[in-house]
Amino acid sequence: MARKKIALIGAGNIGGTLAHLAALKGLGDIVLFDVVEGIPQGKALDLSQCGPVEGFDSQITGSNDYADIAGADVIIVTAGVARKPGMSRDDLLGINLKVMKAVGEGIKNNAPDAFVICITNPLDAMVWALREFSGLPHNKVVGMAGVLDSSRFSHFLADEFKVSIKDVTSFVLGGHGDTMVPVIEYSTVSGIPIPDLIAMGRSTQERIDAIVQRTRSGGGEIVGLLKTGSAFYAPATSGIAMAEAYLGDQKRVLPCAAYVEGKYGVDGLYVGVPVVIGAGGVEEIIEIALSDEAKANLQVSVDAVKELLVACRGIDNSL
Ligand code: TXD
Repeated sequence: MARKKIALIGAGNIGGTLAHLAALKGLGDIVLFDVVEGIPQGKALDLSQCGPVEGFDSQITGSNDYADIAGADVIIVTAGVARKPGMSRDDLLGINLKVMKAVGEGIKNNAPDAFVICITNPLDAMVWALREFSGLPHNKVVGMAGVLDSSRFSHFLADEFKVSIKDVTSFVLGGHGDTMVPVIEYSTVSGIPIPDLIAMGRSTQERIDAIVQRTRSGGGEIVGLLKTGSAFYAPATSGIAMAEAYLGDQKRVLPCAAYVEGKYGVDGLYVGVPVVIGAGGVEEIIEIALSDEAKANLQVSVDAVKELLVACRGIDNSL
């Protein structure tokens, strides 16, 4: 069977970590692409030299030429600028929208059959713009946010309940921003929903509310600590889980920014919802029943995403 090809557009903090994880997991050959000369080539050479020690044989190359992504099966996009302290994700829109236009062209011209995972912020707007610019089918372009936000939520819940992270599952829907919607009634410890654990006296509503808020500001918390940029290990790990679901036809049920038409009262927008990812890309959008509060919170999130798209159209009238 021919080896898979993974193209990473953006060879920065997340891009380099993506390449390392993809190589360690033997997902296929890897092309690191960036506009800065030397960075993708240097990181590719350094990563290749892990091979003899780790035993992986992925061919890892660096490039500044989109022609080198030709035939990629999976493309993960982190190109753009990241936050610094004091910046919101939305502050990145003006710069990163122009980057998505260039990336979209590169993908359209060189790898139109790829499954594209967008990570660049502001995520919900950038994944929509990337799909518009690339012209790929909506089910082959998806945004990574919910897997990361749910992982942050699960980590905090495992700490709170003093249980193994392996037994915590959680759902975070909506936009990748302050309006994201951690859904506690669908978050469990070994299948026991959080509201039941509260009723059992294992925690309190106040403590869970504080964890929900910490999850919402999870990105900002790390930006404030690092000061030089934003999180990259967990974002990369989350993106790789989505790539593996596609490459392995795993039918994973994951919270992702997907193109929603009709479900959740949303029509023609990318927003964080539970999806099935397999060899067909986003194969299904699962519409779960939501409490009135969760529905209202999701609507706030949808409205925030719509405002970002208005801003995008104000910058680029081709959208
Ligand atoms: O959950 C999520 N989706 C978020 C996403 C989690 C964390 C970080 N989030 C966003 O990912 C972050 O706000 C940024 O927008 C992206 C990438 O974050 P990263 O930490 O990897 O940023 P870096 O280290 O600055 O890397 C960005 C690279 C850098 O090497 C630039 O030279 C390159 O992008 N870049 C480009 N590559 C290709 N094409 C163009 N036009 C380009 N412009 C910059």
